[in-house]
Amino acid sequence: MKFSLASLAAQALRGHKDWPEQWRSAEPKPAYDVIIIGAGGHGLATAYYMAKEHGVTNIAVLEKGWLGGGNTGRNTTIVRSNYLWPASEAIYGHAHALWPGLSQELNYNVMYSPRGVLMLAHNLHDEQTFRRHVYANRLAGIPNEWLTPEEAKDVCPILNIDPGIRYPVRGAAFQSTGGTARHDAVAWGYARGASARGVDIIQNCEVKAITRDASGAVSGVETSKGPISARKIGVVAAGHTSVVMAMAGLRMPLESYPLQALVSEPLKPVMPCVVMSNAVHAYMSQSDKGELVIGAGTDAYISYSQTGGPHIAVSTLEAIVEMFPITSRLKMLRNWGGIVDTTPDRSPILSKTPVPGLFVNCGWGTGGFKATPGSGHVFAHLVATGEPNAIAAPFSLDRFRTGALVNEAAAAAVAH
Ligand code: FAD
Ligand code: PYC
Repeated sequence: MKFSLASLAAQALRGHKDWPEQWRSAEPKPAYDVIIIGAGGHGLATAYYMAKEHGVTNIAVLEKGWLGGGNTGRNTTIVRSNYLWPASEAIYGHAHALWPGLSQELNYNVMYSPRGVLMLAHNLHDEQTFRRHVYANRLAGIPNEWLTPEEAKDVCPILNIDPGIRYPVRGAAFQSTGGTARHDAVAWGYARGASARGVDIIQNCEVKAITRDASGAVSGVETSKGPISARKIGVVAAGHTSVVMAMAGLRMPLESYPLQALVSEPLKPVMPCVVMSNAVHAYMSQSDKGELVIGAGTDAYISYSQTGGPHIAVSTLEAIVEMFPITSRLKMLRNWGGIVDTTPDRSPILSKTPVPGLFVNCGWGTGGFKATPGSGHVFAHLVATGEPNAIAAPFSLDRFRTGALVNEAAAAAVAH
């Protein structure tokens, strides 16, 4: 058996007959109060709010790559809150309320731009579904309205509303307060704010195992940089959550899929809002640099590939050209994929787990960027206090046992 000098010294000190009893029997103090696994927007926001609002600053955020290099830096930046059920309205509404002040909160420009989100209906089912969302949202005080094709074209003049096309536009749900924000700036802003409050952010540090003490509670992690001890662990690893949770012996109700996006060469401003179409598996907005930001649906098969099938990108571009004929001769600059983690009810998980000290924030699937501030805020409360607040409570793991699901399959706006 090998002993390091430090561990021999610690054992000698703990056992020394001249030390007071409480010193002799004390276990070594864990290096951190909390470890967060995953330095995406949600993990970094969690650390930020734990430090800022709960006074917990002895936190390490461990990231296997670089901060924001997962889905946070790969998404198409759409922010909206037009979900169906009260539990979702609360969590996405909470995030929506934090976006307008986020640049000031972080003293970092996250380029939040509430330019409006149009969700197109192409068939009777789309129309009935979106109208239901509009009515539910309005009852809950969330802005959303139903537009005719002509009204939708007034909002987005490059939209093709010719009734003769393959998927004619029957109308659209319009959330005027929806929009975009700069994805990686959100990660950087939260990282800087957390770091300024004493949080350690450790990149290139892959968690390989979760360790437990004799009582079964978490005691730390094994990483590519060595062991790190902690009293609590928050797993915020998006598409890799199942892999990380298996390290603690837990099987998650999650499936991981590639979701891809692409951007065009830059143009002068042509697109004043975001347009989404679930039926044709395509959506588009324009970045401040002028690139058209285009997203597709998920691949049909589970996978950990950060690319996505080329045939999906092709059918997305066909749909984009049909919806926006001015794009037909545009060149695409680059495309990429991320791995999204979907739950059976397409709602997130913000939960304690059966392992004492282990918490999980995941299952945001194709739509977690918009939730980043709200998710981090309520998850910080959960990890710091050990209990969910009223917003997080409906998203516990328990719902898959009790059946109290929050079915948001229709609100995703992306084919999955
Ligand atoms: P991530 O940013 O993925 O962070 C998790 C981190 O955990 C990663 O950095 C990863 O490297 C790290 N990690 C994993 N395993 C380990 C380990 N063992 N050890 C250490 N670190 C580990 N949402 C919207 O609301 N609007 C959109 O327009 C939108 N568009 C999207 C478009 C695409 C193409 C994709 C892929 C997603 C999109 N999403 C969108 C979803 C959104 O990106 C995610 O829900 C959100 O970014 C998740 O944030 P996160 O912090 O939980 O995950
Ligand atoms: O949730 O709004 C969304 C979204 C758009 C593209 C991917 N997700």
